[in-house]
Amino acid sequence: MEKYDTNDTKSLDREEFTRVFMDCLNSFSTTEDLLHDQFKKIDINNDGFITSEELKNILLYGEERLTEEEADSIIKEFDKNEDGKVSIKEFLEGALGKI
Ligand SMILES: [Ca+2]
Ligand SMILES: [Ca+2]
Repeated sequence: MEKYDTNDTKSLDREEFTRVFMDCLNSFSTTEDLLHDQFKKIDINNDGFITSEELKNILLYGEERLTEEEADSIIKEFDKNEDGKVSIKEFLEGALGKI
């Protein structure tokens, strides 16, 4: 936790949290094919969309515990068409930095 808390606030602000999440993704994969695999792992019910609920479940296995608000804010980060879910396209664009 401390290594991400760069401004020493003892809690993660939104920017810091996004970095934790991106580090998390980067540690899994950097290529599009591997991101596809990662998407499938997060998409627990296989409907082709990542919801904040699924995100919370998957990240609970890591060191960081996500609150509902944090999961929602990550979804919003990726959710370009604002339907509350992240599609594979939105996920790849967000993760690879494409527009
Ligand atoms: Ca899903
Ligand atoms: Ca969306």
